[in-house]
Amino acid sequence: MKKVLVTGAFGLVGSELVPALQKELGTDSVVALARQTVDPNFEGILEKGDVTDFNLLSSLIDKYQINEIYHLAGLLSAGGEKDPQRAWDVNVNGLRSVLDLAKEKNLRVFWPSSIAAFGPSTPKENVPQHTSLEPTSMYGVTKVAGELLCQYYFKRWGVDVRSLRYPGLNGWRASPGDGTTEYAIHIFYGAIKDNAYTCFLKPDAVLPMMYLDDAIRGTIELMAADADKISVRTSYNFAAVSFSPEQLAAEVAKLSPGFQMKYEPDFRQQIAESWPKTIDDSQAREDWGWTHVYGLEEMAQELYEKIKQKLASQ
Ligand code: AKB
Repeated sequence: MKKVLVTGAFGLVGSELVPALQKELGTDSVVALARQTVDPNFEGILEKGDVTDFNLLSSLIDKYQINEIYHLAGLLSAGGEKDPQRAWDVNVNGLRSVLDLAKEKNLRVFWPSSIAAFGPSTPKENVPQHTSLEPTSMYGVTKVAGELLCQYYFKRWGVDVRSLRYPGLNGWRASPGDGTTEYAIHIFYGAIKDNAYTCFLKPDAVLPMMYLDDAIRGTIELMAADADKISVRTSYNFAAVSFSPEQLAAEVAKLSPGFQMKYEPDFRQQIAESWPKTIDDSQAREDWGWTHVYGLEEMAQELYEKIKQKLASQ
């Protein structure tokens, strides 16, 4: 029987992955681990603690007889620049603990990498699967280190660890985190509350993005694929749509007439400029059948409606 542990369970991805896994496996088969943020309406198995605590992770795996970990806990790009040391500790040492436990206790692992693994020397358009990885943010450095660790544990010890280079993910259930692409979620809160938003990126800062529903489905599909289909053990390029703040603002204005967007770029603009605009994810499509559903327009409509309902019920 599959028993899974999800770290970072109430972050952007965790808050939608946990219910999806509960639906697939049953509530008693999913353990949510959180350090701080907890949804007061959460129903299921909840544990509290820090992913850098090796003994805690080890005891939880034994207590619940876990055989699969979705290791989502980590700092994002803007958070990583504010505290680079903690970013390394959580993102790299936390992953290494998970991989050591996976080796010792024979667990399967999912770990998210990011488009932040790319850097200024990566091509801007249609980034191939195998390319230059020279990121300039600490977050990106931790993602490259993490990808290589995953591949090392697979090649040296056969740990079945799988990974996706997530683009900017846009969901409604959790509040947006400390990332560069998260303007694309904050904008909806601004539109619904004030019919206005001040963006921290320039109007033409095109970045790869995805609706969270697609990302959750892709993550579950990757983990369900036969091992012989997985040809990439660092992390798969994973893509849906690319758009700029001004293109998203135009969609939001269709949903919220009179919407006003202002631009006050800050240090996150430099991070955005170091990342590519479009990604070639054909390897994921060929190997395990990845395909996205949501385009910019459908994603904007869903986010606007869901965040509006969420805010109205609070
Ligand atoms: C961020 O902007 O830091 C994240 C990411 C692209 O990994 N959303």
